[in-house]
Amino acid sequence: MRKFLLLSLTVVLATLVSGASVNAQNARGKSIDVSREILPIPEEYKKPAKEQGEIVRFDYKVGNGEKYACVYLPYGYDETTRYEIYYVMHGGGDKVDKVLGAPGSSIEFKNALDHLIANGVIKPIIVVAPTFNDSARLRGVQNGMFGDVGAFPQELAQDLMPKLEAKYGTFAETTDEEGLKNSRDHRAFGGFSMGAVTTWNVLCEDLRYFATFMPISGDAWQVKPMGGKDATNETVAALVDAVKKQGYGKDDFIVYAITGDRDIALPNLDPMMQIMQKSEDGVFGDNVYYRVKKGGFHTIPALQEYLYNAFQDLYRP
Ligand code: FER
Repeated sequence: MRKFLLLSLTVVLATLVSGASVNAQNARGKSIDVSREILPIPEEYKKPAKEQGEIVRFDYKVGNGEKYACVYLPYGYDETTRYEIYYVMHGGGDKVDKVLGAPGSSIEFKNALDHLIANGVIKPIIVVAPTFNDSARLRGVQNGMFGDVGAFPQELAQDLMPKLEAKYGTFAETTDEEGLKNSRDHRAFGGFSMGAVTTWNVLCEDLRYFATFMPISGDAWQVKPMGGKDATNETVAALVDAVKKQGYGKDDFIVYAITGDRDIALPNLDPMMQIMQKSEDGVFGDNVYYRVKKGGFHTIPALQEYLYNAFQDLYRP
């Protein structure tokens, strides 16, 4: 009897402790706790780590042109290992090397990734920073939705992912339609500002390849620019339609949106998120996470800080 009581107590305690710190796993097997404060990248993490990954350049063809993406490969990278992969898109007016830094460089955020991995806070991952710049022109898209950010989801699916994931060790056993589909739980897409607009576009077109979407400080423009604020219900309805058309529902993906309460995009993103989180349409609801950083502005360092925090949810060892 005594033993039984002790056992029960242990089980109850363990449940309480885990429940208090980490939410139950969601449909995609991730435990995400958005009630935690978004913390700054520690100063120690901004300095070079002992075990360093590297930023390499990945060249690929788009139409008749050439483009490249910056790729973070973790320390000890080995192409026969399967790594989770996270694609991150920069904002309007920025370039391919803005988020991770240029090939061969070690900016503070890249150092922070090294530390997160070296300290076992996250699993070793691959991060890819592509650019939407020039996508419409190189692909010969005349009337693509919003030009480059409208053309990019096809560039991603047709030109970039199949080539890049054939070269690097990801969960895609093959990089044809089937192989990329089968590995969607191990692939995420996020972006900042116009990169968030791109992220919503990727959700609307490439859901078969991604199970995690992280729009950061930017709304969805499916109805019109700033439609998250000016046409909130129609915008969410357009997203719901696009997800259903692709044959998916709310247990098939998560949306993990982040912004700051001083961010100029908050008024655009916030109304969408409020509706999506409470939605009972079978597409959005408890698969939608939303975090707002106190004092967060519309900047690349803020994006990097949000990634530093979110990666700890997505890539816990
Ligand atoms: C937003 C979505 C995109 C936003 C700004 C942008 C301020 C991008 C602007 C630009 O790069 O010109 O919600 O809010």
